[in-house]
Amino acid sequence: MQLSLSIVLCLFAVGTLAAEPAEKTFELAITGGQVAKEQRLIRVDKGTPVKLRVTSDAAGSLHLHAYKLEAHLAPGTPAELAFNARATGRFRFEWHADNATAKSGDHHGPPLATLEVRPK
Ligand SMILES: [Cu+2]
Repeated sequence: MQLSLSIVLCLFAVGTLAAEPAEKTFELAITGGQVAKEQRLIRVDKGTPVKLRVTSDAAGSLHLHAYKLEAHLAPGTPAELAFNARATGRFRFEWHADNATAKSGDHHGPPLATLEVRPK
């Protein structure tokens, strides 16, 4: 208990010194290989620490290739992805179901969601 408290305080101090923008948390609830419309655009300013809470109704992998991020998901087991939005631009989140057909594993179809990182 005491250890975890000091870790939290330490992280807080580091964040304060660096004057980082506040962390932003987003949800991606994947159902049938898709997320709801309002979850399809993740828009942040450059340098923002981003946390993604991801769930899926089927086993598969979530990729954000530009950021070299990957998470494997199983139904009923949420995953958390954390990264710093250091590169500006628009990047595709891809979803590859484990039982992928050629269509759902395709990198050329519509993305699951888009990460948009705006310059400050
Ligand atoms: Cu991929």
